[in-house]
Amino acid sequence: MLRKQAVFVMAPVSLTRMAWMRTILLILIASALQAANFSGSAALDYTRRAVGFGPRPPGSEANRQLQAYIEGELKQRGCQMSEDAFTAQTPKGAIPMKNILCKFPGTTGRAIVLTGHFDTKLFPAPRKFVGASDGGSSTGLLLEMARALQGEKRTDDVYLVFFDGEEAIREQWEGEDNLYGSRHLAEKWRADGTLRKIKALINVDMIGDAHLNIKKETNGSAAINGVVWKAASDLGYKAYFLDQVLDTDDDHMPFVKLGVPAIDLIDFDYPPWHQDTDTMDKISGQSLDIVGTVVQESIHRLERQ
Ligand code: 1BN
Ligand code: ZN
Repeated sequence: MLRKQAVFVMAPVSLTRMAWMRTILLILIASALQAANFSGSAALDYTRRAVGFGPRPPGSEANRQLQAYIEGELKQRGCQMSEDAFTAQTPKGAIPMKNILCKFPGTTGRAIVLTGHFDTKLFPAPRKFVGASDGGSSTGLLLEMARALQGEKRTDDVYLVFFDGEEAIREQWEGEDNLYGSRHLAEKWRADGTLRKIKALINVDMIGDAHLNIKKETNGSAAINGVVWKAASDLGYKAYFLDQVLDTDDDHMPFVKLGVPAIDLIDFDYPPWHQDTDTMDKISGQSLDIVGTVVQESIHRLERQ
């Protein structure tokens, strides 16, 4: 009774205020629903699924099964999916390869591209190389990023690209026997004009290491590295994005060579690199969470540039 009376007396003012509060609350709920934060544990689950297919060198049945899995997941994300299929001439003959692309369209005519590879390095039996960090972690991060970006309001186009054929087919990393997928897409995008639209390309590789440390790759764009390192620092992740440098070849390089502002986020300080011990127990959801969160924040910042 008392309550009712109070409501009645205050009605003209408090109803207006309540209406405002309700509107603000609805806006907050709607934006929370729209912007899904990257989840490291979900990325870890995706990585475990990818690694579960076993060794996944280009042209293998497991590689094809993983492609089907990636595409099945992306179909639920409402992005524009496409394939870049080709036959690579390798030291072991012609091998069919396929990059998988997922585009979240924006309105500016500019594009931000996040890439990583899903193939694993071929090692002859009896070795069993499953690449938990090297091939698995990039796949898991990209799949979770597709979920996190779904429903976000875009200004720039955001492409997620899953590269095949990153690894050398021969034992040694030499000449043109590597980066088959990224070289193919860079050339395709040079020819069709997409390359000119790219504001930034971020490649992730081997980012699952439980002892995460990422150095600045010196061939990459200093400006894009600056955006990512600043985002990492602002988010409190300075300890994982070191003020040290590293020089490495990777899937960003075909784009760097064509003038695209591109970088490589790689934790190359990883003892199980190209060993059969690169297994799920060496990687952590927290590392995937840190890199995924920093990359998602960097995408938002790049969109505002
Ligand atoms: C990264 C993961 N890479 C291969 N698997 C590229 C690379 C090759 C990096 C040789 C350094 C040396
Ligand atoms: Zn490798």
